[in-house]
Amino acid sequence: MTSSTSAQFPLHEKACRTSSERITQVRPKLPLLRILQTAGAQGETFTLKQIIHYLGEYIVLKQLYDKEEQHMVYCEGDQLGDLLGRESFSVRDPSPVYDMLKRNVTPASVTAE
Ligand code: HUE
Repeated sequence: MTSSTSAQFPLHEKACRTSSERITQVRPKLPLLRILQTAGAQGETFTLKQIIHYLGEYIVLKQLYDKEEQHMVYCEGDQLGDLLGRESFSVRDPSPVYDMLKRNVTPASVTAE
């Protein structure tokens, strides 16, 4: 913690030159794909940003959020709850969602550097 950051990460600048055009497409596994399709998604590969968008639409469509505490999502008994392995979560703590995505998407194509 006391050593200097530039000495610890000499390749920092080089490692961060990633182009914004390098968009990674992922392929959702079937149970996740079904949820996305319910929210209007078409096709079989998406960016993570698109997946998050459709999951949000799905939560609104199926009225899974609490009307008084709108950051709370109650997904017990829903396909989304099965995937998350949880009966509820707060949209302010996205970790359960990202853990679920790690388990439920496979890389589809990554543009070569
Ligand atoms: C999941 C997918 C957490 C994560 C990812 C994004 C989204 C666009 C703007 C504003 C939550 C969980 C979201 C903030 C929400 C949200 C809240 C209630 C109902 C639906 C969505 Cl698995 C998600 N996608 C979005 C989520 C969201 N977010 N609130 C972002 C920052 C977010 C949080 Cl892991 O694409 N959001 N939202 C809130 N709007 C919907 C559009 C609702 C507010 C309550 C009343 C109905 C509309």
